[in-house]
Amino acid sequence: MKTALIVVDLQRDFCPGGALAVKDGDAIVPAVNSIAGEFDKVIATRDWHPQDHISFASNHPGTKVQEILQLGDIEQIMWPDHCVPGTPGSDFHPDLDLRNLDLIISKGTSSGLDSYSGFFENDHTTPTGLEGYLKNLGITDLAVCGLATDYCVFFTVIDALHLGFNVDLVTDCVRGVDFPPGNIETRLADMKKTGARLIESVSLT
Ligand code: VGL
Ligand code: ZN
Repeated sequence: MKTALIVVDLQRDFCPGGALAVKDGDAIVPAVNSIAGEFDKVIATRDWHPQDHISFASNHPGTKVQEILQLGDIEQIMWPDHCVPGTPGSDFHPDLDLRNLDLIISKGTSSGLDSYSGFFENDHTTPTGLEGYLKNLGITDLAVCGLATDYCVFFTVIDALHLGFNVDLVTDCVRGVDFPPGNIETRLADMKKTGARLIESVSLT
């Protein structure tokens, strides 16, 4: 059995002080570093948006952050400007040990399309290449951690399950936005129902 750890969007903008801060987002970093050595491969995804990105409220005059716009087939939540390459907020958390990383997947790089999942953009068809990387290496079992539980972690886990991977969600190594309120609990339950195993990092080391 070959395994991989997927570290989702552990970037400054999703940590306290960042543009789209997740409560206690930085608290997971030590545990993520401590489990990384237990896997055959470690992949980090990063949100990587151009300044004119469709998900930024600033690009839709008259809209507010967390407003929902119907854009074609996609319900797009308006977010603050975040994870723009070249800005400090796009960096990985400074304490994340980059020596553990085998691959970095940038996502949400097209102006007109958001990407929550590490596998597919939000049209649910455009691949990021992550599936090919993992399957090419014969990896069958994934553990997923990172930010945010109810958005990018959630969609990454659901896509991974649909693609046939066995998926563990490392519950003490995730934190969420919780928008709308209660969303973290709802989406944890959805992940479990879809087939993810909810585990704690201590069980890995
Ligand atoms: C994310 C909202 C917008 C995430 C990314 O990483 O969960 N959430 N962009
Ligand atoms: Zn984003």
